Amino acid sequence: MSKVLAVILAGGQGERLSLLSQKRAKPAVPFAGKYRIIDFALSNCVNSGITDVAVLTQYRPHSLHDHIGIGKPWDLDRQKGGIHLLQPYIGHLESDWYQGTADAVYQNLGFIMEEQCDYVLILAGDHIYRMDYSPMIAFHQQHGADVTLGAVIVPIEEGHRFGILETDASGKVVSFEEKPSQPRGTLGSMGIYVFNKDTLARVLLENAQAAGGADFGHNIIPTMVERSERVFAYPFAGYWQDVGTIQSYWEAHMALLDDKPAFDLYDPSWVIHTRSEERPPAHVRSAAKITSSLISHGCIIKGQVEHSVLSPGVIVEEGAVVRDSIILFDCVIKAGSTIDRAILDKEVEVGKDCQIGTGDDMTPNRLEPSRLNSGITLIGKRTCLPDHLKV
Ligand code: ADQ
Ligand code: ADP
Repeated sequence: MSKVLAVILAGGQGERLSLLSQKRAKPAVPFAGKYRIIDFALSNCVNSGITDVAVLTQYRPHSLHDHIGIGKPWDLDRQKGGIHLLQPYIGHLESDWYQGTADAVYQNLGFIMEEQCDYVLILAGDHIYRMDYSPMIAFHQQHGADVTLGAVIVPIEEGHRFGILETDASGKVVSFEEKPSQPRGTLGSMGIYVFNKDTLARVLLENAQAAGGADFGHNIIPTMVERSERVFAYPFAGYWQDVGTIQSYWEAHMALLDDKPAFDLYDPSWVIHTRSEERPPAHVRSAAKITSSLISHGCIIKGQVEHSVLSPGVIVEEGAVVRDSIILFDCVIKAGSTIDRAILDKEVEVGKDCQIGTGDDMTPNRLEPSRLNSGITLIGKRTCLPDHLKV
């Protein structure tokens, strides 16, 4: 097999994830109870046989650095290859920092050129998906492409969040528009790219000389398409979600609770690896009632948990009800409180007899979800909510 270096872009701010990504990079946001979002791209790499991985960080990288460490949970703590955490060059001016995704790669081009690889697989650190990258790399080789984009069908009303492309019968991309206000089609870029190493170096150097913007989606890919370079789209039909908004983050969690979930965390042939702390098993007490939920280790449940995802160390006291919600690490829900359709960041303490997500009339805040009002209540990390609060 040809040698592939994976470069995971893990620096973005992810501002549409609101409070969850205010203090941590989006790829470090917890997901599915015990994981962080970047675990999915990292696990896809090792499960695809790619063991040379660079992670480019930038925005609030503490959680990511701690989490990735020397890469042991992914078996990437090796002498040859393994994981490399690359940080931006810190210049004297703010403007010396990474400008966009292509600039982040450009600033690490020295490292990439020294790696003994034929292809560079550029990945986003903030997607939830299961993908074997080998067929995409084989497709790239077979088509003699300069760059191959992963492409998926996206709902037309979501098209404004993606790069939208059109291909000819051979799969060659003939038009590419980044985040169009009026999408012309439904074939969306996954924001993942296979480049020939030399092509990558050439286009990044050309782009730097042109002194324009430095983003793959806004600049590099559209310019290559305009110049009729060999840009191909690899159609991917498996599970893939860009959990870039609170709504999509919440929906992707709820989808995990289906009896036959589209994303199977339990498939032994595609294990999602993570770094996790040693904790005791979840303890479901005699008064507890739990349905359709993921309950992580270290949880103590004495109340009711319905259709929810609980990270490690969550405590649900007697008479408390958690419904359609995502509760991150070490939250405490005190007796008699109801949490409905809410996301609680780590270490939130909910006092006694609170009603969160239902307001004071006990009507769930879920009646009119729209783009502005998702009906989801979000509580920031380490917030303490006083007894009897109704929001
Ligand atoms: P977006 O997801 O909006 O669109 P962007 O915000 O640039 O693209 O982020 C892509 C990835 O790079 C994310 O993982 C982010 O964390 C990371 N990142 C962003 N800036 C970075 C920087 N300066 N340094 C390091 N990492 C950085 C892209 C494509 C679209 C495509 C969607 C699919 O541009 O064409 O449709 O992904 O989600
Ligand atoms: P997360 O909420 O993303 O899980 P953690 O609680 O795991 O964040 O913290 C991640 C790392 O960042 C820890 O090593 C922690 O000590 C460090 N950290 C957290 N807050 C700060 C801060 N304000 N300044 C410096 N380091 C911090």
